[in-house]
Amino acid sequence: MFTQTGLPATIKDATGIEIAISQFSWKGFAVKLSDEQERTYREKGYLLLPGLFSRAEVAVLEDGMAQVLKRDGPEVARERDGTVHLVYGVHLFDDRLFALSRHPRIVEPCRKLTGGEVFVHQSRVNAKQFHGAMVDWHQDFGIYHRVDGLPASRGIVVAVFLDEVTACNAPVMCLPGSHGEGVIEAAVNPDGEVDQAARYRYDISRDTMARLVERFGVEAVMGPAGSMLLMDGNLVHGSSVNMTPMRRAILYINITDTHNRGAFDRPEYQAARDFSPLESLDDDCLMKWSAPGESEERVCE
Ligand SMILES: O=C(O)CCC(=O)C(=O)O
Repeated sequence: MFTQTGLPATIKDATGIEIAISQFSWKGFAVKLSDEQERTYREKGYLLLPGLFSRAEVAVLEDGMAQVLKRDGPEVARERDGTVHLVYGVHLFDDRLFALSRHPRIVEPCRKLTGGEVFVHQSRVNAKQFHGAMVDWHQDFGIYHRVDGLPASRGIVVAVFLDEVTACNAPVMCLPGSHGEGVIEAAVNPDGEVDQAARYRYDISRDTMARLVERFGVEAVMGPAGSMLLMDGNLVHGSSVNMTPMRRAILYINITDTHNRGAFDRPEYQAARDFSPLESLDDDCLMKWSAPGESEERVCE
C-alpha cells in the first residue's frame, strides 16, 4: 500500500509487469499514458492502472452505485434469486456516475488511445455479489456492432473496481492478444434460457474458445479498489460465478470514437443517443460528494 506522498518507484500489475509510478500522474493531472503503457495496451489488449482512484473517490462511486442498485426498471438485470446482477445506463441515472464518465482520468487516456473525440456508448455496474452469476466469454464491441449497429467493432471498455478484485471473488478473465482476431464468430443467446444479464450477449462457442485459449492463454485481472482497467473492445473476456461472500463490484464505461455511432434499436440505457464528444471535468470532480475526513489515499500492492 502507498499514499500519494510515499510513492514507490514501481508497482506490479496483476500479470507481474512492473509499472513505473512516474509514468502516469496522479491528482491534479489527467492520466498521461506512457509509450510503454500504450504499447502494452495495443499488444495485450488491456492495461491495468492499479489504485488510480482514491479511497474517498471510491466511496463517492460506491454511494452512486448504491443508488442505482435500488432501481427497479428494465435497466436492471437480476440473478435467478432476484439479487441485482447488472444495472445498465448508470451514468444516465446518477450524477456521481455521470461525473465519472467525464473524469479526465478516463477521458484523456481514451482520447489518446482512439486518437480523437469519444462518447459513451454504454455504462453499467456489475455488482457480482455472493453467488453472482457467470458472464460467458464475449467481446463487448462485437455485440454493439451486431446488435446496436456500430459501424465498426471498435472502442474501449473502461472498468473501475469498487472492491478489491482477487483470485477468489470472480475477477474478469481475458485472453491477452485476442483483440487482434477482430469480431469472432459467436452464437446469440436465446431469450429466456439465460440469465437476464446475458440476454443480448453473443457468447463464443466452446470449440472456438479452445482454439483461442491455446493460442492466447487466459489471464485474470486483479487489483485493489480504485483500480482502472482499460480493455480493447474486441478483447475476449468473461468471468465466473462469485462463490465467495466478498462482493466484487465493477463499474463499466464503454467508450468509442464519435465516428462510430450506432442505431436506435436498444433503449438509451444500453445504446447511446448522445454522441457529443466527452468533455473532461476537473480532476477532483468526484470530491464535491465526498464526506469530510474521507481518505484521499490510493491503495496499491
Ligand atoms: O464484471 C464481470 O464479471 C464481467 C462483465 C463483462 O464482461 C461485461 O460486462 O462486459
